[in-house]
Amino acid sequence: MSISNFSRRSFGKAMGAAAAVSSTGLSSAFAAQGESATEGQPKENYYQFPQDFKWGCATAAYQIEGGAKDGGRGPSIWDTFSHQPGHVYENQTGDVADDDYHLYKEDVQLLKSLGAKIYRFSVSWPRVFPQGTGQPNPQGIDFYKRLVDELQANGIEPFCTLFHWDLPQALQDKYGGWQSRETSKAFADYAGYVASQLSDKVHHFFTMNEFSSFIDLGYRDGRFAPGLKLAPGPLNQARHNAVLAHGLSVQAIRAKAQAGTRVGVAENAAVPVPVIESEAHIKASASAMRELNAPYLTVIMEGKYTEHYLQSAGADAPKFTPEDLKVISTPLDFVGLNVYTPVYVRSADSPEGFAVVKNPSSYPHMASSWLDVGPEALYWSPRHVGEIWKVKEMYITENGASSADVLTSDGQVYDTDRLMYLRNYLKSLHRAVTEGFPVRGYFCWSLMDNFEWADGYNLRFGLYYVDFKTQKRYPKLSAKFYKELIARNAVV
Ligand code: PNW
Repeated sequence: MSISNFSRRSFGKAMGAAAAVSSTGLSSAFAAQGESATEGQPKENYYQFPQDFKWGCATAAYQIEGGAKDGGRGPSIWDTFSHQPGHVYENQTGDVADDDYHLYKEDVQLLKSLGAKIYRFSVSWPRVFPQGTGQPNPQGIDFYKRLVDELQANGIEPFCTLFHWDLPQALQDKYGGWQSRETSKAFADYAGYVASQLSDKVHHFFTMNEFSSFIDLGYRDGRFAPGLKLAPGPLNQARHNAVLAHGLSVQAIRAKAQAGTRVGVAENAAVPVPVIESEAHIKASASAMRELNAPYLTVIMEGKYTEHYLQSAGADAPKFTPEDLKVISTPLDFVGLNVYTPVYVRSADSPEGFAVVKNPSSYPHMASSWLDVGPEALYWSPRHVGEIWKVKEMYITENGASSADVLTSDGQVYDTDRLMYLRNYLKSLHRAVTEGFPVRGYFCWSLMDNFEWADGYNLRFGLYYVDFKTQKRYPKLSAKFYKELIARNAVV
């Protein structure tokens, strides 16, 4: 589909679009909002989102829960990995983290105070199945039932991620984790069970979070649990087993959940951003979208590995059956996109038609050295997914920034860099929504500072500052910004 076609068709439907504002002085969407539409204020509500757009926050079990040995929870590969010296900043662990296992009611109030309407949390697999398979632990699922009840009582819609990296250690020991398709089958059983238990109240499930993070960083680079450095052949097989697990779990969830339950994935697809928005570079960025995501999102969307991926892997390509590909590409109800950094791409004479442009050393990044700032990523991610795969419903399942936050003596955190980051990214998201790409909601990463994997508690991504000694939470300036943004449904 050409860009101009897409824009023309979608612009009519656009809410808060630049066009509407400039022709009348006040956009109709804005005027309809009533409360905030007082004369003389239109400029502040320029980046207005559609009325049914949903705002929320995301977290993950191992990063916030703590309670590592409570309620019959079994060990995960992150418990093992973080307890081995040298893996995590200052050998920190998620044993206590934010203690959300005990403080979840307080944390739901943090969401409520922001005005969040949606919350993305993850279920800890070893809390529910301490050994990965077999008999479920009733205390484990009960925690999530209580959490979901608390969210509902506070008018917040739960979105549940089934795998955010805390694989039961038992499955690592028994099968080598994602190196075996036994783990894929075990995941489907677990996912179906959780869906059967929670789908009376949870209507949206994400199967897995960020394939490349838990596979490439965990099984290739050794930076994440389980800390392996596999050769290309076994690595590609682990990647395949992970997307197979996704597909099997979509089917298991649909088989076991209540009617009307909706299923998607939360993927940090590489986001190719054309270096210049010219036809040639835009075309190159679309090819790059398919190729750079070949082992994960592309095969999920297309039911095929790209020629280029299989050819360049050669003898190391994954082994699979045609049936596997069908399972992997089981149609989804929506796609979740975790968006942090751009990959700049230009057109090239290579067979793939694109080249990745390496950033100069002066390129700005946030406190995490990998987190290059590129607001356009939040436009191009949904645009590529909408144009290439015709996806009809998307969520931004994560977007956020690490900052060297300092708590002042009067309890304030002036995280102006996080504000700068969010404000600019959200303007790009506004552009995508205004052009008609069907993004229905946004989850900020993260509700509160937490265990940032190999960076431990050293890097903070929260809207709330957490004092890890006292477990006290403090709203940062960015929490106040986000609250205002949600109240006005506009970038502020
Ligand atoms: C995502 N990298 O992880 C995860 O989904 C979250 O759990 C995490 O806290 C958040 O982003 C912030 O890091 C990533 O090194 C971790 O490129 C590392 C990378 C990317 C994403």
